[in-house]
Amino acid sequence: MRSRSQRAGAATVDMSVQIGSVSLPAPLMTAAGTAGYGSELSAFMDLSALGAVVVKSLSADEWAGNPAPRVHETPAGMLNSVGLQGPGVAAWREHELPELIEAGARVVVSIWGRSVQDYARAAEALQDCPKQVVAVEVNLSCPNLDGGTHLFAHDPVATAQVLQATSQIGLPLWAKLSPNTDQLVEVAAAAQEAGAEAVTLINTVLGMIIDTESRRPLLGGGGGGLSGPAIRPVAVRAIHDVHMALPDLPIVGVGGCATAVDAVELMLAGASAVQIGTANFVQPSSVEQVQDDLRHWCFSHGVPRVSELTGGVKH
Ligand code: RRO
Repeated sequence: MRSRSQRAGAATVDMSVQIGSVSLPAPLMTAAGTAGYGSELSAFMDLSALGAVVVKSLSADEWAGNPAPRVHETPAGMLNSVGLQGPGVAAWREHELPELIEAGARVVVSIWGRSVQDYARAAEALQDCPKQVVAVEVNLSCPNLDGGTHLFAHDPVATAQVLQATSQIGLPLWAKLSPNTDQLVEVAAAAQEAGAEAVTLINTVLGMIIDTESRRPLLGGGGGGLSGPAIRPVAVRAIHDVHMALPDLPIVGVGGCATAVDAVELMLAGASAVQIGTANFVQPSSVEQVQDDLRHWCFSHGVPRVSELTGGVKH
């Protein structure tokens, strides 16, 4: 239990962050794909207290996703092969967005496509969204499409094409990139050059589990994406390397973050804000809890503004 004076002290910490043109009152968000499409988590926490709610990736059309099983626990994490199941942007706007707005959330919409044109159609369907939609996270890095072999985020040219094709909607674009490439910095630079206001680092790490009795891949989609604490050092390294190379490009950090100290680590590496993903499946109120703990961490460490942590790693 925290004392009244600890709570009062922590309340003085400025938790606001700036991500390109987007001002958020706090740095913690849900990670796409781990908090549903709408206000599902509002039963567990106050969505309006978070920096933003990032919804699962949507395409222009409805999409069925991959066969079951779709998730499996791994040592210090989990492997998923959801396969981008979703209702499509128009149905989401009609059925899910109103509840998010009602809950007071700031909303970041994640979009995906199989082609540049698909992305453009998804972006078009977001035209004239209510002002509560503060940004679009362009997911260029799903590991569960076409066997994970043709990720847009593994190619600077393809990344730039998608961002150019989605820029017509006029909403801030965040490019969600992949750790599964040795060209991460080049891809991030291409995204920035093509108009991304920020990059979200990282999506899941390509992985696979084989059932040794049946000798078949355990997930219905074959391979999958690894997430959870196991990948946090991968995220820290990716964020660090991109921040060192492109210090003016805001980074939204994501990858194995489950505690305030984890969030501090991602911010010291270079993140301006932090998303929580797999931890939501363990504790659905994780994002609000981590944000509250981060506020107290800042106060107890003499950090008056959380944004001061960004890029604060010492060499
Ligand atoms: O739906 C998925 O299978 C999925 C997506 Br869109 C993604 O971006 N990352 C991931 O691990 N799974």
